[in-house]
Amino acid sequence: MNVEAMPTKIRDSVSYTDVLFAILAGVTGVAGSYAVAGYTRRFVVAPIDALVVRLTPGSIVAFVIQNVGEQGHLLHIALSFAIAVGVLAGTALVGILAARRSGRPAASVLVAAALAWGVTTAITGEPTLALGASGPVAVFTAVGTAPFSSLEHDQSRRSALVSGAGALTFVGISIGLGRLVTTGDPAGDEREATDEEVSTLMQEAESKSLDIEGDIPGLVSTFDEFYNVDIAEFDPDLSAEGWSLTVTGEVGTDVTVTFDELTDMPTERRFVTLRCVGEGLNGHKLDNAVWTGTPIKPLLEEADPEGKCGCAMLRAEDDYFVQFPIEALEDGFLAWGMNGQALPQSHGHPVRVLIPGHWGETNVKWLDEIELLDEEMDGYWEQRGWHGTGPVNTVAKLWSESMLGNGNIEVAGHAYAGTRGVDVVEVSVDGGDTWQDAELSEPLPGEDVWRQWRFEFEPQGSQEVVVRAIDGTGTVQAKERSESFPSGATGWVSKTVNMMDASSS
Ligand SMILES: Nc1nc2c(c(=O)[nH]1)N[C@H]1C(S)=C(S)[C@@H](COP(=O)(O)O)O[C@H]1N2
Ligand SMILES: [Mo]
Repeated sequence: MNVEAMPTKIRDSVSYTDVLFAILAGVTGVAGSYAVAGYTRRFVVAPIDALVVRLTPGSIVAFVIQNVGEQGHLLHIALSFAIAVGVLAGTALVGILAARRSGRPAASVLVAAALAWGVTTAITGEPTLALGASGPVAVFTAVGTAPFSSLEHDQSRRSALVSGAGALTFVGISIGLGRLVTTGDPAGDEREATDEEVSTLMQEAESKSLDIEGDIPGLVSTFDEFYNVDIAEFDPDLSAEGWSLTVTGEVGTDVTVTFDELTDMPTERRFVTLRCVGEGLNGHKLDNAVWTGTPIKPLLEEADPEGKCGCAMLRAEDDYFVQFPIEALEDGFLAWGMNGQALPQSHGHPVRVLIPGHWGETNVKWLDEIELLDEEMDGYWEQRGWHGTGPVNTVAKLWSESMLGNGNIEVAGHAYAGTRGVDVVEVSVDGGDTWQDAELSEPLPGEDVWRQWRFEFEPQGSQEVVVRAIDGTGTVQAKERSESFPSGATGWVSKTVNMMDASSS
């Protein structure tokens, strides 16, 4: 063996320390991007996450939703972070190896920094903010290229430790900075409604809300309470000024409206309840708000739909899309206000659709296009196996159990049946043998609004409480149990209630 050739060979190949420094560069590069962009769509991980979401096969998404549930979205975020770290680490590794081969560390560090900047700019479209990622990549590439050919083992170990500590500190500081930079969603604010008509409706909802001991929403969910379902981790951040909606496809004429034109149309305030097809039988993805907006119908009439399927595809800024019959769309509402505030970012700012009585997924947020079709096509969730564009299932939730001062137990919740409306909620305290009517909140105006129910009974040890709603057509909520996938949970909510449990809740 040629002993002289050995060191060169070793130095040419990738060593563990090279990989270590490349990873430190990748991690700090991602942290640097976060520090300047915050948790927004300009953060290097965001577009990667959008791509991951778009490319993940439907069967995997369906599997994760069923088996991992709520936490499932952490999987695609973790994967997106790993990809971002890997990409930036790759640019550092190029620099480290180039320095070794060329013997010109300064130029090689520049190459790595330029690559990191270029890649980040390509991903985010933000050349200035991309410097946040390329800076730390340059630093850790420089550290990685410098010592290792010459240093003793101990020194190199110490250097690696110091670099690791430095990287950790940088990540810590970046997390702090990124939090500051992240633009707050106005949904955090519980300000008073400024619109008088809305205030009146909110007062009506408050006065009709039942006096329930347990801590559950009233007849209007607050911004904090209102659930959220998004396909993307990073919500679109759109301005009202730049927004427009186009009605296109199989139409007589394309129609485009700007935000100003839309809000000049006849304005209405409506209670509309939303429910996600993916929620569990007694889940909490069911909420109600007062929405400010205008009916869709005049825009559709102006466009004059001609397609053969009588169906439309709605598309949004986050690449969400959903297809359903024009018949349902015609009853729809374009909302730009929620509980008297501008529509919050997380609920579709500046404009979303509300389709009365249909599952949540038809209520497209960040709407930008309505395309009339000739043929039916699957939407985002339908491609992933769901059947969630039709009317909602009837449900009575059992959201609270409390022990009252008089020794009785109070059970309460909300009931919803879409446009069929809720007529009666029945409660059984003997596992379904006998039924009694619950107290119901007075109906709110509107064709698609939930009601609250409440029932009080004298406890007799451990009892199985069952609830079911009867809708406006006289149909009893389906008894047979099924999972939410693919077309919404069915069955009656039942809970074993005993005095001990109730007093602690
Ligand atoms: N653009 C867009 N619209 C969307 C979604 C989405 O991910 N992107 N999610 C849908 C689903 S599945 C539901 S249940 C409702 C939830 O609305 P919310 O987040 O305002 O509660 O929005 C629907 N509209
Ligand atoms: Mo949903």
